Amino acid sequence: MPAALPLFLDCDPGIDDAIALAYLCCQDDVDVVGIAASGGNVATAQVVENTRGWLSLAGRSDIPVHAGHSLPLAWRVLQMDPQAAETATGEALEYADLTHGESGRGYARLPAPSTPVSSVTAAQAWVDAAHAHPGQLLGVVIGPATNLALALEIDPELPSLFKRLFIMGGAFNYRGNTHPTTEWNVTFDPESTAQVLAAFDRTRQEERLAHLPVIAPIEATEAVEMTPERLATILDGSSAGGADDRWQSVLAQLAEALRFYFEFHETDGLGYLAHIHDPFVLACALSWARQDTTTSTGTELEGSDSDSREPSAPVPVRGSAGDLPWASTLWAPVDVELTGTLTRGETVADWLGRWGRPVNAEIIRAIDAPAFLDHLSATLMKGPPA
Ligand SMILES: [Ca+2]
Repeated sequence: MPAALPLFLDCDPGIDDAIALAYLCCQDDVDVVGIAASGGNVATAQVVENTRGWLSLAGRSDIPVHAGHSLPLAWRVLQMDPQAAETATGEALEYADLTHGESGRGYARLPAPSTPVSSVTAAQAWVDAAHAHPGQLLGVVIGPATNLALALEIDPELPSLFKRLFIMGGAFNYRGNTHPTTEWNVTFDPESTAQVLAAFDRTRQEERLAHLPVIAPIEATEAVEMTPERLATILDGSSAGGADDRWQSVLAQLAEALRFYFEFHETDGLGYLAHIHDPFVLACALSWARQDTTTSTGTELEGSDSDSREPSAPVPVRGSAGDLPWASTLWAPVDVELTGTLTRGETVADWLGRWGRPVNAEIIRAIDAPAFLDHLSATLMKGPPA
């Protein structure tokens, strides 16, 4: 058994989130410290139930699920009425029910979870997880960054405790999937993504960071297309390979969720297929972490002199090209548009250095989608470790 890799996942299931959860259940070397269920694709309470439902179906009710804040940070800025925003139908907030179904599960039917939701909030759970695994924790955000931003308000030193952070979100110089230039996760809570990026933008922090965050925007992740043919191959392969009844029931419900997702994408003019952003980002993060041999400084923070600490990994300059598992990247300063009347929530990369700011992210630009999809298919066919 390989050494356990501590992971904290922040998600908003969501159909592609559900595939990511299934992929996670197939890993034999990951210590899932906790999962934050952040409101986004659907309201927080429903996201919590969906996360627990998928985990329960997969037999992983042992993983702590932490409920996110009921509202995005944006509500402070927009001065929304918290009571109004808390209505059962979530009318004061825009959710992605057209994309993921009213339940966020498409046509899937999930069991009622039997275990309680953790009493620890998602934001506090982020903090606790980072402190429990200083310098070792891999953080992966595949929903809005609301609760990570709240965690950073609790402890602004969190960035120096991560092994690395991977964020699915944004659209750079690209048509959006939500508003004309914006992606869903960032559009739902622009302030939270901006705050997270700002936390990694401080020179003081940067000197102590093992690595800067990775951002996986939709112009890259849309290349990861699930098709009915590939789904059928996964289902057939799992059955022929002797996967147990529990796992086959997980795949069967994922297929029902994907049937809705296929229909949405077809309605949106994209064909009878589905962009599955989230499992790619999780898989890329895990694969990167397995390969990374950098010694993080996180374990040295307490009681040591931060000024004398050398960075663990050199930070490439703006415009540097990089590689991640199944992906090519570019480094750049990144920020989020918060005030544009047409572009609020747009992610902006300063490719030419006009701002004079240091880089604060490695941005995925292209993905070897066929290679990743083959990996995903093989993983889901095989199922969880015995
Ligand atoms: Ca998601």
